[in-house]
Amino acid sequence: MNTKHPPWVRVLPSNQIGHDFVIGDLHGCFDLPDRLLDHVRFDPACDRMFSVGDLIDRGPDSLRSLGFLGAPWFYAMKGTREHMLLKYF
Ligand SMILES: [Mn+2]
Repeated sequence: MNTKHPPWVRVLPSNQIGHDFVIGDLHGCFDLPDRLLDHVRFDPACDRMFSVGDLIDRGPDSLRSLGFLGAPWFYAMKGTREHMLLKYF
């Protein structure tokens, strides 16, 4: 197995104490993950959420959705929408 990674790849240890969740294409729908986290009884002390892109754009609440980026349990990959935003700036 190749253990060398490019600098933009972050390797995390496996989560031995909680659950890992993967979510994609939120597109600014902040309320959706909020309800989902309640449903799965997400525990921010030991669980992690991985966003696989397109956290923003289209939905009504992109700015609030970006707030997830500050949460220590939230890990985001750049999708096409984030690429477009960064390219704009
Ligand atoms: Mn999308």
